[in-house]
Amino acid sequence: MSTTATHCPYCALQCGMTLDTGSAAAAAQGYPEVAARQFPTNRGGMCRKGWTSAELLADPARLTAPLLRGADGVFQEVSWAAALDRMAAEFRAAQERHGRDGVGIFGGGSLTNENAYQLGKFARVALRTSRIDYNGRFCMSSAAAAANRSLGMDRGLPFPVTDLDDAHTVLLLGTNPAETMPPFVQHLQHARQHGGLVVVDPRRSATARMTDDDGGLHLQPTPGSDLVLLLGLAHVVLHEGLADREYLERRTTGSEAFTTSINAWWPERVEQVTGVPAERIRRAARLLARARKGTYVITGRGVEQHVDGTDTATAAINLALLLGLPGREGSGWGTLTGQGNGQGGREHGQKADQLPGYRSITDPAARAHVAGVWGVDPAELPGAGIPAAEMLTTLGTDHGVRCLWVNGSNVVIGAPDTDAVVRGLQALDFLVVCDFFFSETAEFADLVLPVLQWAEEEGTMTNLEGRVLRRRRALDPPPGARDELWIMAELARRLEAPGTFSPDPEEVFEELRRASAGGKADYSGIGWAALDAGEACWWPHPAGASAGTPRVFLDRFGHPDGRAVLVPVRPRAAGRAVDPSPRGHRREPLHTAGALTLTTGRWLEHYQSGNQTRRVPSLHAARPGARLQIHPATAAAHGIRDGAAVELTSARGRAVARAELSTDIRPDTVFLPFHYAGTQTANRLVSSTAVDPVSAMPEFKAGSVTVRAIDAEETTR
Ligand SMILES: Nc1nc2c(c(=O)[nH]1)N[C@H]1C(S)=C(S)[C@@H](COP(=O)(O)OP(=O)(O)OC[C@H]3O[C@@H](n4cnc5c(=O)[nH]c(N)nc54)[C@H](O)[C@@H]3O)O[C@H]1N2
Ligand SMILES: Nc1nc2c(c(=O)[nH]1)N[C@H]1C(S)=C(S)[C@@H](COP(=O)(O)OP(=O)(O)OC[C@H]3O[C@@H](n4cnc5c(=O)[nH]c(N)nc54)[C@H](O)[C@@H]3O)O[C@H]1N2
Ligand code: SF4
Ligand SMILES: [Mo]
Repeated sequence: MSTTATHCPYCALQCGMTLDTGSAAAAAQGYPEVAARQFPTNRGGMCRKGWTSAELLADPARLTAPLLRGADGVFQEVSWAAALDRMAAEFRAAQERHGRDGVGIFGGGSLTNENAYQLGKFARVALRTSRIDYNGRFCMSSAAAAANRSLGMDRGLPFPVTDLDDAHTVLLLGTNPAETMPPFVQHLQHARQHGGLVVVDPRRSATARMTDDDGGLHLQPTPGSDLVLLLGLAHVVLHEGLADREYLERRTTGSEAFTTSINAWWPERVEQVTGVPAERIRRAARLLARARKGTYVITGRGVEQHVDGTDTATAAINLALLLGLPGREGSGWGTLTGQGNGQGGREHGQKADQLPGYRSITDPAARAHVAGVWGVDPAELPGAGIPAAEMLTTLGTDHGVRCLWVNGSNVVIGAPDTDAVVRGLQALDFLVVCDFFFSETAEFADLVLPVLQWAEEEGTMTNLEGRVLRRRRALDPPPGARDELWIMAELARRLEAPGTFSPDPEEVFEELRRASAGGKADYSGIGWAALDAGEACWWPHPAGASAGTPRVFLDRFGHPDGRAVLVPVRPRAAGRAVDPSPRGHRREPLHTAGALTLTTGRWLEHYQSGNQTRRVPSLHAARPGARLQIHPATAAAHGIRDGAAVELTSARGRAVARAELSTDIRPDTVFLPFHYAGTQTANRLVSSTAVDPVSAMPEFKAGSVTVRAIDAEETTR
């Protein structure tokens, strides 16, 4: 048989797809033919990225041999043995000179569960370094922190996506699934038909436009003011007697202190801060409260990637709790996980403070359990490391990492403060990058190792619903590329690491099951055979239980007493723009005269740093370069015409783009996609030190910039 049932390589919706390597089309084009499958999240739908994903399997720029930088600075192909010998020797040398934390690992949410798990284990067991973190820190950390604090557990969607099919009211805060997960939109159809789609976004995004014709609502707050907006919504719910008192009594703690904390946020006051008319706030709150069943509150990066992202996500959960939604069948709160394995990637130990099974690395019982599975002494496991942005901006310094392995991220584009990241990479003694394409980060590497693409490897992924899936091998990798488990096994052997580092995905999954047993993200009851048979497998699924848990919280929340906590949150008095500069700990005001608020995000056609999608001809042709969305009135005031080259300047740096005039954005705000390289990289403008105090999430969604028109030639400088 020439067809393989698998899933799209990109986002967390993990659309079901079939790859056919034997069809006439496949033979003619030189890569598998893609078909969309009937899978619950996508039901035969896919977006342009999924449809074109197989093109990259035959891309001529594919890396097929290890590349080592010579003394002359030029990369040369070397054998795998030479590459791995050198990598192990550099790890050893850095640790001898600078201690165990002299070596760091930077992972990613696109890795399979097995690769992510093994990477975390490799750091703690083979290197015994605490310095491991990953790009999920830039993605899910605020929502995860809020869910852990309020609900006692973080599973992005605590219910199947298909539950939304029956919803009559859905509040979407800072998420644009019409572009970021197009097939997801079909699950909002029922709510749209009932006039119940409420979208909160400073832009009239493709998703916000879905509210136009069917009586839904688009609230357009100023970026970063969502916390206040949510307090306003809660105020209306409480003061109009719409709260579910019986539910609060039975299933939550902290409602009294919470109720008091809301008093000061009546809608007219909230309007002054957010710019959202009081009457619309009232309408939205009443819509949400019209029935207990069928109502959902969902957040995305737009409200989470802020210095108060954890508190804002908490405020969204509080609102849902007031309405009695979480843990009730047919309603709920959730966040839309982003990366293909963003969910599994954060459960199995890539995060600086976590061990597999969503365990805390500082919890003695968790350490003992995991060390037991790994066959090491718990005392030998390192403690918590440091979060991603801090790790990247301290590279090469006295207390920073000296030798870094980047596996599954393109930090030169995806991480905040590009200049600081580049300085850090240049200050390293040794940088290894594992990728299947030469990335902007690989440009600074000493060693580049070619790995497998999704359709060439076996493994498991966990989608945005906490559903575990099989990723299957549909074709042979190019000679020269190697899988990550093999690389880790070879390195572990060279480093004489204790325990086993199997190169076999099924064996690693079996070990992961044991390591996760008893943890929050318990996979111990999920069998490879069941996954292979396409059965629906959800965590938590403890060994011995007859099935997993599609809907968590129905009986109890994750805290020991089984209750959810209403955690009072409020906007910080000092304002949200405290930005201690790494060059002198200055405080920068949010706005200097004439400055605009910059928010960043995604376009449909490109995925993340663009290292994959910028290589797909049709996607590149559709969106060849960065465009700055700017209101016509603002553009006119700055002498900027549609299509003109513009320069953006922030306290961190400078970037260029073409202006795209649009009334879909607030006049005080501009929007820039972050998918581009060189002078077009949005993260040149973003601070790496303005981070959420709880989650360490950088503020990608609200910076301060000035804009000006420039000559076209200046754009490349
Ligand atoms: N096409 C495409 N799809 C993707 C990805 C991709 O790169 N490209 N990446 C995947 C990943 S990893 C992720 S995390 C998800 C992200 O998916 P989303 O969260 O949907 O993506 P973003 O575009 O980052 O942000 C969503 C919206 O937030 C709005 N926003 C900005 N600032 C604010 C604010 O202060 N308040 C509010 N309320 N809204 C604000 C933006 O205008 C934007 O429309 O997408 C996944 N899917
Ligand atoms: N300004 C701004 N910045 C942002 C965001 C934003 O909204 N605005 N969003 C943030 C978010 S939500 C995210 S998730 C990050 C993502 O940021 P990045 O991590 O920079 O994004 P990717 O492009 O997914 O990087 C993955 C890299 O690893 C490679 N890769 C893919 N799969 C594998 C694999 O299985 N193994 C290995 N070894 N390599 C692989 C890809 O080719 C690519 O080069 O960006 C964050 N940065
Ligand atoms: S929505 Fe996500 S998973 Fe589905 S095809 Fe598009 S990128 Fe792939
Ligand atoms: Mo993400």
